[in-house]
Amino acid sequence: MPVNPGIDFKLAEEEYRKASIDSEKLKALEHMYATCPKHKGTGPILKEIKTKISKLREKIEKSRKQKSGGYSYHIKKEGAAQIILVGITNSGKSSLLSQLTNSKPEIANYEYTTKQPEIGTMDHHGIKLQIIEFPAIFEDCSDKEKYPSYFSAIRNADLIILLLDGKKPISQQLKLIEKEFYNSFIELGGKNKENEKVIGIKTIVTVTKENKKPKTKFQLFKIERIRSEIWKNLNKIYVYTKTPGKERDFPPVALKKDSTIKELASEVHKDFVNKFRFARVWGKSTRHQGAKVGLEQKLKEQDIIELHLK
Ligand SMILES: Nc1nc2c(ncn2[C@@H]2O[C@H](COP(=O)(O)OP(=O)(O)O)[C@@H](O)[C@H]2O)c(=O)[nH]1
Ligand SMILES: [Mg+2]
Repeated sequence: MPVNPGIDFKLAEEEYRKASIDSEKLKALEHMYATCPKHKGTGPILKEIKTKISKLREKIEKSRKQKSGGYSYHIKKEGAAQIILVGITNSGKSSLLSQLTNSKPEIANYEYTTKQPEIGTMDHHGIKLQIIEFPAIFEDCSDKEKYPSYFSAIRNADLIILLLDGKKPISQQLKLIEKEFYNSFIELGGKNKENEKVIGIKTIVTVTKENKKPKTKFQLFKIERIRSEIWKNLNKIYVYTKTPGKERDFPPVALKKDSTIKELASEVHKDFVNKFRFARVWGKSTRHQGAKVGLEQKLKEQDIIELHLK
């Protein structure tokens, strides 16, 4: 083999040979791909590994679908963002859901109270956010019961909040949860890569019940700060529209950070960019309150914008 492979590649190859189940094989192949030197000579080998990876992924997905009896579960995305609460049983997910939202899930000190996703709506200054309690994670759940369909229902989530039970070993919980998500082709905290089946979802971590500070690559926050942490990690701003001579409108409009008047206008009405004449802005994005601005003006949180149309 004209590869000149390093030790890491050889280890990954060994891992592949030893792997007995498909998900282990897949992980090993991905290690092989990552550690294989990338140059002209290795092109064919890389290609071969890639083909094996995609065939294996298809196989795993197919067997999952069969296991869940073709059961499919869909959650309609509502509001400005979808946020998922994840943790082992009894980690405090339902308590948090009921604290943040209008939802009244069952909270109990026995295990596996919440068998299917529970959905609630959180209000942030008039912006609606969809909060979902994911059923408790346990060993190999990604392959069991209706879990495969639950995992696929949240692939487009904007943020995952990991709740770690401070009364139980922390790093084990983290490892388990990461693994079950990875087996479901979701990389917690990962970035989305093009043409890859594994998607990344932004993830933050909190510890319930006890004040512990685990070592983790994820951003940690205190549970008391949850509301502002959620908003901060969505990378959004909210701004108000207003009609001349009147108070600002309520509720405000949620936009991506660094949005301009143009994005606000098209969010409010599909014709408003074409009909746009100018806008007036009050707030942090302008030094002169009530200044006349164009479509390219960048907005900041809590700005108030008066759109003037043709
Ligand atoms: N001391 C303490 N107990 C909590 C906390 N959050 C939840 N619990 C308790 O832990 C048990 C399980 O809570 P629950 O929200 O149903 O957990 P879930 O299984 O993750 O939904 C209940 O008895 C709660 O009262 C917390 O922050 N501190
Ligand atoms: Mg629960």
